Amino acid sequence: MIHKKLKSFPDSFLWGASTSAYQVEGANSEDGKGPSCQDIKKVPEGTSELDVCADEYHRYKEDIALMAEMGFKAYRFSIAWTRILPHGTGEVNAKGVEYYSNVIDECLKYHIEPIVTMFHFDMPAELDERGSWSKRESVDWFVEYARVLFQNYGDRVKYWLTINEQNVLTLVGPVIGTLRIPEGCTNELKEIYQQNHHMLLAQSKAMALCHEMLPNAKIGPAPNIGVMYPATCSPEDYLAAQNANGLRNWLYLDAAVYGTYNNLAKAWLEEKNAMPDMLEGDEDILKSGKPDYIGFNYYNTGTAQYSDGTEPLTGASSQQENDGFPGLFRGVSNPYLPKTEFGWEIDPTGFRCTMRELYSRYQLPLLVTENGLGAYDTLEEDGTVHDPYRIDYLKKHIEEIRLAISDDVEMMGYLPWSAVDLISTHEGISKRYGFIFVNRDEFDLKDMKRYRKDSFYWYQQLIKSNGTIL
Ligand code: BGP
Repeated sequence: MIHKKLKSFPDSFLWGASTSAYQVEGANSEDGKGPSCQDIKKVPEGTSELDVCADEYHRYKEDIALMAEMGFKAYRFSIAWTRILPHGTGEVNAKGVEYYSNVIDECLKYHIEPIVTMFHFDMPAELDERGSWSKRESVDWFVEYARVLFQNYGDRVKYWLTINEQNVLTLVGPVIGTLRIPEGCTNELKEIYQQNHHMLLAQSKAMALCHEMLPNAKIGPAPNIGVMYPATCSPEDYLAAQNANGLRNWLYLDAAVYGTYNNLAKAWLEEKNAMPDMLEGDEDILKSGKPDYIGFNYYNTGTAQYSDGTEPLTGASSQQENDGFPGLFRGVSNPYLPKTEFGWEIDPTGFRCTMRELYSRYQLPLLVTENGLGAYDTLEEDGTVHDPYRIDYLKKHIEEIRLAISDDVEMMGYLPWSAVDLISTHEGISKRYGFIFVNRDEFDLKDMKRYRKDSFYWYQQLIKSNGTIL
């Protein structure tokens, strides 16, 4: 659709950016924090440990001041479960509660809306040891944790996100370092989707609890969504793309919004003898919690080709790369798209396709909770960091949001990854995303000083003009 006149970004549009606790905070055993699965995992060779990260725990005031200088209307950060409940359940750590209270107050001081992710890849190590999401009790663990968050921060936090990228945890758990397969398990696929089922139940209960405890708050999921294209216009490839969309995208949102299993994902899981066991009442639980909006992370689209079922496909190799599943689809690269230095396809138009598709499927407002470019940045001798490639990437994606708004998609905000440089999920600090440069290397912590990248000034102007000056 070509629009002669573009609609404007709404005045209430939430411009800002995102981070997550385990990637940015460091101080992972300070002030009573218990270990999470991220703290005890073996990091990929050649990448930094997660004990210091961007040292946000000690520098949040400085960083939030820089976000305010950029004009942020919102800041999405996650709460580390084990700062609040060091053992995952039971004893509450007052110091941890105080830390996020201070972070929230610091945001509010600058009229920055705090947007809180409750769980971003960091299961408490003790609960991990007890079986993590494979245990049915994980639903109660999460609800107990959610209650503590709502009690302590519900007076100031209006926007909540439940589980970051549940679909990534399910499709690519080993890359994120979170997948636990219990000893003696004979059906790994079923086990993975059983864990996924527990997460869906936990999410639904947390959304219901949020509405009960905080009637004015809004809560939503935050999966990683990017539409899957058919590799060609052959009807078989179209079917493959539908399969891929069902398994990668709609399984998570159909459950969150409608409380039902996506029929294509379900049919495939049944076929593979991997449909999770459901207890009586689970269907009601899934329907009991409803999101007020959809948060979603977008990095790129995917492309699917017919698979005849004989190919040795291995499944996902990163959040954005998936070679498919035999008989379901074969993931192929898209010849129309360029790639980042780290091999992820770049597809701004696919962003618009994704927003249109999400809105027409669910008719709920959309909040972009991540999007961004991972790249090697260089700090020049004069303290500047020239990152035109990042500006170009963000600019093209923001243009597509405006087009989606003009398509009558209801957009709430844009929170790219990441506010400040932090440790990537599996590629260290060398893969940078921030508007704010952190002066450290993979193993040399240097002085951790902050520098404004060129993209910092560019984003500042863009926010000031509410998206009109790109
Ligand atoms: C998303 C995660 C983030 C973040 C981002 C970039 O999948 O929610 O935690 O890290 O991707 O990915 P990476 O760090 O692998 O480059």
